[in-house]
Amino acid sequence: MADSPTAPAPHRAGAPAASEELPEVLDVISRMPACAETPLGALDSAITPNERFFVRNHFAVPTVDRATWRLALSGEVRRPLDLSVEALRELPSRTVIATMECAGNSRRAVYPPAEGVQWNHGAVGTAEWEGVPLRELLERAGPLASAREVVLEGADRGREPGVEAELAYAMSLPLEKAMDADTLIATRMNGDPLSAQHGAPARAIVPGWYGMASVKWLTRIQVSSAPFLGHYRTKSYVFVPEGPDSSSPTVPVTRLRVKSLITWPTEGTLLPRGSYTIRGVAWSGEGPIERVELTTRAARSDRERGAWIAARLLENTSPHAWVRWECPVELRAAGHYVLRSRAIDRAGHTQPAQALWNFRGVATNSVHAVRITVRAT
Ligand SMILES: Nc1nc2c(c(=O)[nH]1)N[C@H]1C(S)=C(S)[C@@H](COP(=O)(O)O)O[C@H]1N2
Ligand SMILES: [Mo]
Repeated sequence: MADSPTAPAPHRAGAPAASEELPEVLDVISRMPACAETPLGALDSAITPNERFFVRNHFAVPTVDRATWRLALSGEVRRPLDLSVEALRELPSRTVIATMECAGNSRRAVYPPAEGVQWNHGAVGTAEWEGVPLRELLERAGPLASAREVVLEGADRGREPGVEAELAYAMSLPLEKAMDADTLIATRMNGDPLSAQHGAPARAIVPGWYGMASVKWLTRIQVSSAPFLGHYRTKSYVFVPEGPDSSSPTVPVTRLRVKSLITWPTEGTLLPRGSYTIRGVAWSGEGPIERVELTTRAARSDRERGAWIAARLLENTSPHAWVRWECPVELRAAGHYVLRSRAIDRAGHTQPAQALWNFRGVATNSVHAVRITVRAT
């Protein structure tokens, strides 16, 4: 914190700038750019408090001055917009509770190891986002009949390996998703103004999609008639299969795959014999969660099916948010156990036993497995 409201905090050489500081509870995967995840035990709530919410940056946090900040909307529209923070605040707003998961979450579960930030399972969180639906802006601007995609660009920029020029972080949405009433230009997170790490003063929130589309430090919205070919859309957040490049078209990463996580107990927990309630969360971008199942004993052969027990689903806060679940189990005999959870959504999707391999290790949603030990006394 600065000594006075006007003076910036003194910046010691070697110490991170105030805007780069990360909450203590997060597990830091990388300092620059900041990538930090939530320990699974701290994900055990319907809403993830702001200081526990994971951070995924590609570059340094940009310096954004609220007084001069502008959000420009142009391209295939009748009336381009240029909005200040105050002008944005005057537009109709709404709140949406939504789960955001990084497409690289659980990458450490991928074998052989995939390229990218080696996240464990904590690059996911649920927040109540408040802001102006992107649709409100698009309707004011009046998209032309030629409008197909909406490109969202942040104020952060830097270099990526193998790319010649400096890049801005940018991602595109099909016009239809941009016009969804729940796709927001958010300015508040869980009742507080967005923090510097989470994209102040305004960021996109794209419920149901992986986090890469929820562009932070938003400054430019470009409506276009042609598919966006930016680095993050065509090189980073894509399913790159095994085999010759031409064997299949590159598929962009968009909707969240069905997934569940066990939040208690955590990996390596030692418990006395007894009755316990296993807890976790489950979500899907392809339909509501229909059921969650847990097993303490995996199938020992292809023919054995394992004993999956139905978990109880708790509160349902929003169609875009995870549901918490709990499942009572009897752990009567001492030994080493692997708890495994799997979710099934209403569209009938479920989680694969092993991660489906792709070169970038994106959208990993394999069954979550947690090793625990039960002792005799
Ligand atoms: N401008 C900008 N927006 C961004 C990013 C970024 O690096 N720059 N990272 C994206 C990715 S990959 C994710 S998962 C989410 C993470 O949001 P959070 O840091 O608020 O959790 O922001 C997205 N928006
Ligand atoms: Mo991400």
